Amino acid sequence: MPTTPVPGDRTPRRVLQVGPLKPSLSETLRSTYDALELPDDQQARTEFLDRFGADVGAVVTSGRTGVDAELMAALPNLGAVVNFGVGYDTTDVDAARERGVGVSNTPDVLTDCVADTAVGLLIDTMRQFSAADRYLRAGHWPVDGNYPLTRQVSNRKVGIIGLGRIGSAIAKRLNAFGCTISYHNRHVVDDSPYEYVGSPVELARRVDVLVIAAAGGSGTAKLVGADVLEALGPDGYLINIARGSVVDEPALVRALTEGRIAGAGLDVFAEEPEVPVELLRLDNVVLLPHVGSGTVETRAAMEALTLRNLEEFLANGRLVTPVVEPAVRV
Ligand code: 8YV
Repeated sequence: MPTTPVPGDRTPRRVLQVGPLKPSLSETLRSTYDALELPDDQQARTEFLDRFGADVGAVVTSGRTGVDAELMAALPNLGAVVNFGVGYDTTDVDAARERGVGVSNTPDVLTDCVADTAVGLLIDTMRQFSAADRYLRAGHWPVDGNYPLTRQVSNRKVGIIGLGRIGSAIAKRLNAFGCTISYHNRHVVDDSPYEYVGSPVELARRVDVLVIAAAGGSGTAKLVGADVLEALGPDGYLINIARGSVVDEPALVRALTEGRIAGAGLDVFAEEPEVPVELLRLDNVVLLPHVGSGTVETRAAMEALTLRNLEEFLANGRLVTPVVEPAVRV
């Protein structure tokens, strides 16, 4: 339950929803926290912020929308951005830090489902199950015969970019498939049983499949560019369940349409929900509409953790799973 403000306590406590959220979460914010909702329309937004901006103590948003520096500046008493999702690259964490605004995300609870998605996508891309399903449904089997042969998944060399929680969970799964795992990361991961490789290009050169599991944001923008795809080569596959921004998307489209890599499995794109049209006609590409964490169980756990963060912030000024600690406010 929301905290009842102490009489005389003038700390702004309004909760603001920024961007669309899971309907049940949105409903709880409205019914339990009397949350405001930021209008989409620019004119309405300006008027709304003039009227309510100073009352807002906490924002609840998702990785899809986030809070940029401009919006943060219009919320002078903001104490926390509570993010539904593990990725928070749409929120300006530097601006948050400068302003003493805490930021939380929802780690751990989605790791298994996102890792499952990565492995499912990898298998579908290499074995072309989705394309084979389309072949069968279109009536080709009795007419044109067996579906063409595809590529083996087990026992392949897999490189993972970003060996955090999700990258490690993907590695664990693929290890059970007999795959040899190596990785590139900002730093060597202590006690990792997998081989560290110093650059994405070198990693791509050594493996059959490159899986992107790195966080988004300016630090990883276009980390996988034309040079990495060139190194992956015509027999190599790319899987991305992280953020579209990590890949130079036009370079990827060129590599796929010109057959300079073997295929790709993509759950994320640079300008979601837009997907490059060139990819839609390729059977060596599997395209998913950002469903990595999208199960009933995981989304419920993400929702619960989001609400725990909000509640803890409103009650005690702290966050349960902070990526930026809120400054203590008196
Ligand atoms: C969600 C995600 O789809 O957690 C993330 O970073 O990308 C996904 O789990 C997203 O956060 C919902 O907006």
